[in-house]
Amino acid sequence: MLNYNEVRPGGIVADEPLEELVKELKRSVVRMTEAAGGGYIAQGFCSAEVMATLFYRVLRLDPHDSDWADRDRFLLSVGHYAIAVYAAMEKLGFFDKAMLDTYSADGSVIEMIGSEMTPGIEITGGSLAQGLSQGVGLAIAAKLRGHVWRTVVYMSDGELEEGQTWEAAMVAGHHKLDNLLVVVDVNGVQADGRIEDVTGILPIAEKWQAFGWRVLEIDGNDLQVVLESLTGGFAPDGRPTIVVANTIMGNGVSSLHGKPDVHYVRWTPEQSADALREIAGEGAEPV
Ligand SMILES: Cc1ncc(C[n+]2csc(CCOP(=O)(O)OP(=O)(O)O)c2C)c(N)n1
Repeated sequence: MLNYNEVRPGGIVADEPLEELVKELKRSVVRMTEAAGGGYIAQGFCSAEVMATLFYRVLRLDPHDSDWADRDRFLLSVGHYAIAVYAAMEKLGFFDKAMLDTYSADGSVIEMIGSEMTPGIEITGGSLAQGLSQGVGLAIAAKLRGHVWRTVVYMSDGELEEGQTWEAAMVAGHHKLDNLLVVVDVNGVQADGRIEDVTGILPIAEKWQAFGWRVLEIDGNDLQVVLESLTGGFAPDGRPTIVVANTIMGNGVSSLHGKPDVHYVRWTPEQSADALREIAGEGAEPV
C-alpha cells in the first residue's frame, strides 16, 4: 500500500520559517481588503495557519513545474475562503503581487469567490458543498489511472449542514480513498448566525468515523499542531482522512473577535492598520 505522506514530502518554500509565512499570508489578506474596502477578512484570518501549512509544507503545487499534470489537486469547496488561497498562491508564483490589489474588482481573475478563472484554482466554489463530491471523483480517478497525486479538499462547517457533503463522505469511505484529505474549518458560524442555531451538526468526529473516515480533531490556529496533523494527513490504513480544524473567526484581529456579524467585513484604513500592527505582534493579543 502506498504511503501518500511520503509521495510528496516538503514544499517549495521549505526554507522559510512557517511562522513568518503565516504572517506574510495575513499581510496579503489585509492588502487585498484595503484595496477592496472589505472582503472575507475573518475567514482569511481563521484559516491562515491551515492554508500556509497546506500550500507551503504539504501540497505539491508549483506553477513552474513541468510535471503540472501530476500536481496535487487542491479543491477550495468553500469559495469565499479564496482570499487566503490567493495570498498563498501569489507567494508560490501563480501571479504577480500587484494583482492582489484587484481582489474582487470587476474583470479581475481573482474574484471574491474562487473560480476556475484564476490560475491554480481548480473549481468554482460559490455554490457550497460541491467540492467534496468533486474531490471524491478526482481521488477515484487517480486510483483508476494509477496516479500518485493526492486530492485535498478544504471546506467549512456551514457545508456540513448540506446533504451533498454526506453522500460524498459515504462514497469516499466505501471506496477507501486514502489519497483524499479533507480539512474542515469549524469556526462555529455561517452566514445566518451560529451553526448550532441554524442546523446543528454536532458531534462532527463521530459522524465521519461512522462513514469510514479517520478523523483528527485539532486546534486549527495552533501552527505546530496544524503542521504535525497535515504533514501526516494521509491515513496509512486505507481510510480517507478529515482534519477537523477548530478555529476562531478573525483569529488575531481583536476587532473581529466574538462578533456575530463578521461573515463579510467592510473596514476602515485605521482598522486594517490596526490589523497589521497585531500581525507584527504589536497591540492587542490574539484570544
Ligand atoms: C449551496 C449554497 N447554499 C447557500 C449559500 C449561501 N451562503 C454563502 S456563505 C454561507 C455560509 C456558509 O458557512 P461557512 O462557510 O461555515 O461560513 P463562514 O465560515 O464564512 O462563517 C452560505 C449559507 C451558498 N453560497 N451555496
